[in-house]
Amino acid sequence: MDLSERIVAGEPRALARAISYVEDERDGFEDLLDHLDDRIGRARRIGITGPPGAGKSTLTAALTRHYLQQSLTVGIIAVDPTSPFTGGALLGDRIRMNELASEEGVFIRSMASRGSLGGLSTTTREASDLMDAAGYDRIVIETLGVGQSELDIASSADTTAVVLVPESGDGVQAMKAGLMEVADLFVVNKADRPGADRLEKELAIIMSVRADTTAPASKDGWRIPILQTIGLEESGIEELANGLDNHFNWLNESGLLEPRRAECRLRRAHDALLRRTKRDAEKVWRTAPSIEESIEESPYSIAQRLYDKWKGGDRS
Ligand SMILES: Nc1nc2c(ncn2[C@@H]2O[C@H](COP(=O)(O)OP(=O)(O)O)[C@@H](O)[C@H]2O)c(=O)[nH]1
Ligand SMILES: [Mg+2]
Repeated sequence: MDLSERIVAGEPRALARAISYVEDERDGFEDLLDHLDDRIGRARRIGITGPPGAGKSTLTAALTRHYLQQSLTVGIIAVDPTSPFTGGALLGDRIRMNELASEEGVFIRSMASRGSLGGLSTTTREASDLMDAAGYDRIVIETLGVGQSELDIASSADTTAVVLVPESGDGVQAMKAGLMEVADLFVVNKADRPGADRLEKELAIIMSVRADTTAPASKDGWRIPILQTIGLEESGIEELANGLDNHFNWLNESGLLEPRRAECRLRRAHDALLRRTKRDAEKVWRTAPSIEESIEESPYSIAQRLYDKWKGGDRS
């Protein structure tokens, strides 16, 4: 069996290898993705984002256990260097995550934040595609909600939950980070600590204020729920799972799911084009002059010469 057949057959090792191919942009990885394209689209993709320490990994793990109880299989992608899934974080958290990793029906992958040519968000989406092709029912993508590229990852999911905690104090911080824009659902985690109700109210106020102005408190008519959870005690997880399902069902029934996914695919084509271009540029860059040779020539002249060489099809 070739790699794509083994992925479709649900062989975890084949899936792991394929994700590495994509990450490393190994020869033929685009053909592999192309080949699997008609296998993609069955899984529901869930983005879990928020500031560091909010409890994203804890909630991801709790949600995964909930899905397993419903006989659903789960692929997890952690794009967070401090994730217990990847070896960061406290020992206790790590042990809990490792338990999960050994469960049947769970596939966990961490993605390095190191810059891939196509951008982290592209690679993450492609890894999700591979998990989708492998038959996982739910794909949970945990990302730090700190920069644009992280938010891009989160917002490429069908449904994105933004996790905040009372002690970070303010929805204002979330507003600054652009988290309000990507949220389909807010989770106030660590509700065992003081201030959870206050944060919930704060978020509700921020959203209602936005409704009066140009930015909607809802996205295309979806009312963004605010839920409270205690990730550590797995409390509120069923409500969270229901909230995620409700959003997905709403997307589906309102006819928005397909166009959104189609838009995402088209963006991916754009990313794939840019990545290819960059790859070729890097190839031609290998023929760049040495430092000594370059002294007499302007940077722009060097770039132009290499560009012409590339355009002329000269890859030597
Ligand atoms: N008190 C309390 N601590 C929690 C809760 N959820 C997670 N934590 C702890 O908060 C810390 C950060 O959690 P983690 O899931 O790694 O956060 P992440 O950085 O957002 O992925 C860990 O030590 C968790 O055990 C909760 O609901 N209440
Ligand atoms: Mg984490």
